[in-house]
This record gives sequence, structure tokens and C-alpha cells, in this order.
Amino acid sequence: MPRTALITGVTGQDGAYLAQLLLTKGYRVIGGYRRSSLPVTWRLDALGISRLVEMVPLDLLEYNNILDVVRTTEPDEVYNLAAQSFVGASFSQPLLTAEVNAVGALRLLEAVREAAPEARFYQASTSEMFGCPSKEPQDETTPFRPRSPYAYAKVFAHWAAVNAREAGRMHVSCGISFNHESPLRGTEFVTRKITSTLAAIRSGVATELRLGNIHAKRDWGYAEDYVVGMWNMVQQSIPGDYVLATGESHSVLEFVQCAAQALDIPLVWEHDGSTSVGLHARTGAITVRTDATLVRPTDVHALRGDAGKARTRLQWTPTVNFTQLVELMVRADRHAIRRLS
Ligand code: NAP
Ligand code: F7E
Repeated sequence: MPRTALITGVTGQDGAYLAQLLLTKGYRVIGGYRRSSLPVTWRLDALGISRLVEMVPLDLLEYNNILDVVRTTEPDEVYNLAAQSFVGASFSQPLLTAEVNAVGALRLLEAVREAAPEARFYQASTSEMFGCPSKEPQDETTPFRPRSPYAYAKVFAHWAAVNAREAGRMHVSCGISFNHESPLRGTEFVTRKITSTLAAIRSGVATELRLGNIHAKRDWGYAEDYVVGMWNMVQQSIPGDYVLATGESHSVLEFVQCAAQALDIPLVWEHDGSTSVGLHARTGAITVRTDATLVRPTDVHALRGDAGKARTRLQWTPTVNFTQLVELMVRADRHAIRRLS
């Protein structure tokens, strides 16, 4: 009998890569998706797995819906990847973010405890929980100091998951993942916004890239590596919490520079107080510009993770470094634009 995995948020970046990984391992994959007026399977289509995943409507806002899905599908493993995952939007939609990311995770935990108590559970926790961290690099022992409604909702979900484990009720692991990106990343996140817009500028179908806080630093890895870590955690006989990170931190400005270089867009920078402009070195055209309206009310300034525990206990290591990540994302966006034109 193949093992059955239920993935919430299967239409998202990580959901798609995790579904692909589990299919290659012979799992029956149940993909929970949020109903909308349009099909949202473009990532599963891109990976060529839409027909292999059993799609079920599953909204983290609806307890009876979740309970019914867990009852009828009888999963051996449950991966909770569904979330309102955009930190920027959480400032204008804090209640929705809490309903989905915090109470939604608790609804799922309760439904699994009720209908499939033996199932192993993965909770997608996040480096955003560290906020303004008291130490660097951050590991599993670093205290949480969340800086956004997204982050404090995830802290709630994290502790709900940890408590379900510690109360001896369930096999629950949490991956405290640092930023991970790919060509399947949503274009509202800064990395994909940069690679898709600069690729469009390079092809002459866009003129300018507008950004908020370009001095923010993140530990960026490749999403396909991170879903391997998630699966590894769930396979451990003793559940636990693990940081997944590369250990390297780069600024948004460095990401822009690296992407521009990969696209042969030479930039010279002019900084004036809090404003920065990146000019095309040959034409003088304004190519990148900072925009104060894109700066968050509170931002996380710098994060860098220590994945030593995952390395030692899970034998997990990231395979794609910063430059390779930027280049592979640029290549994919360049290719997509060429296909359209
Ligand atoms: P993503 O691409 O934004 O995917 C989020 C998924 O959640 C989408 O499938 C979305 O559905 C679904 N969703 C949203 N609201 C829902 C609801 N009410 N009920 C059911 N599903 C809902 O995010 P991701 O990058 O794959 O991240 C996966 C998880 O890891 C998230 O929980 C995120 O917070 C967490 N995380 C991500 C990172 C990262 O760097 N990527 C790092 C740490 C933690 P639609 O397609 O309908 O929008
Ligand atoms: O921002 C700055 C922004 O939205 C990164 C989610 O997957 O990773 C992600 O959250 C940084 C921030 O990712 C723009 O202020 C500058 O400092 O790409 P982001 P995030 O907020 O780190 C964590 C680990 C998650 O858990 C989340 O779900 O870049 N920034 N200018 C900008 N960010 C955006 N989005 N757009 C800009 O124009």
C-alpha cells in the first residue's frame, strides 16, 4: 500500500515541489486547494503533475471541510503549507492572516487529532518568527520577536504544533524555514519581482523596477532543497523542530546587482538619503528606483540561519548557492518572456 500524504496549499510554490517529491517516492498525494473562480494549478502544470495529484477543496477557514477531508482521505502524513504567506499584505489584513495562519493551523491540528491521530504532521514555521533577532546566526534556540501580523500568527501556529507534540498527542515537526525561492515563486515576493521585472526590462517590455527596503538582508535558498528537508523531518521516529537555511545572508540590493549582471544590465547607483536610483550605465535610463510606499511599517532587517541541527540529524544540506539561485531564476524568467514574444 502506498503511503498517503495530504498537502494543504498544494497550489503554492512549496506545495507543488513537495507534491512532485512525494510522487517520485511513490506516495498517493492528496492536494488541498482553496476554491476560486479560476483554476490555480499553474505550478502543478509547470511540473507536469496536475493529473497525478488528487485535488480536494480544503480551506483552512472551514473546520468541517478540513475534518471531512482528513476523515475521507485517511492520510499517513499531513503537511500544512497553506497560508496567507505575503508578509507585506499581513499589515492590511491582520485578521485574515491570523484566521488562516494561526487559527487555521490549529483547526487542522485538531481535525487530524480527531480523525487521523496516528498521522505525522508537518507545520511550515518561518524565520520571520525571529523578527529582530537577539543573535546571529539564528537556530532552534533563538527567541522569537515577530515584527509583522504574518510573523505573530506563525508564532501562534508554531507553539500550537509544539504543544500538540509535547502533550504527547501527535507526531508533529516544525520546519523553521528561511526564505526559499524558485521560478515558481509568486511575483509579489522580492526575488521573483526582481528577476521577472529585470528580465522584462532586458526584453524591452518594461522600463522600471520599483522596490522598498533594498538594504534588508535575507538567507535565500532554493525551494526544491527545502521540501526535501520537510520530508526528512517527517520521517524521523522522534519529531522535532529544525531550521532550514543556507547560512549565507545577502541584501535585496545585492540580489538586484546579481540579477542585473546575469542579464547584462550594467547599473550605476545614486543614493540620496533614503532614496536610491539604479541607472543603466550605457543609456542613463532609470532602471531601478526605491519607493517609500513599498517600505513596510515594521520590517525584518537581517536574517541568517544556522541549519546545523538539520545537517547533523537529517543529513540535509542545500545544493544551490546564492549566485546559482539568482541565475536560475533569471534564466527561467528570460525564457518565459522569450516564449511569449
Ligand atoms: P505560497 O506560494 O504563497 O502558497 C501558499 C498556499 O496557501 C497557496 O496554495 C494558497 O492558495 C494557500 N492558501 C492561502 N489561504 C488558504 C486558505 N484559507 N485555505 C487553504 N489554502 C490557502 O507559499 P509558499 O512559499 O509555498 O510557502 C508554503 C508555506 O511555507 C506557507 O505556510 C509559508 O507561510 C511558509 N513559509 C514559506 C517560506 C518561503 O520562503 N517560501 C519560508 C518559511 C515559511 P492559493 O493558490 O489559492 O492562493
Ligand atoms: O521580502 C524587502 C522586504 O516579501 C523580503 C515569505 O515567503 O519569506 C518570505 O517573507 C525583503 C523584505 O519576503 C520589496 O521589505 C524590498 O525585507 O520577498 P519578501 P519575506 O517578507 O522575507 C519568509 C521566510 C516567509 O515565511 C514568508 O511567507 O525584501 N523588499 N522591496 C521587498 N519585498 C517585496 N515583497 N517587494 C518589494 O518591492
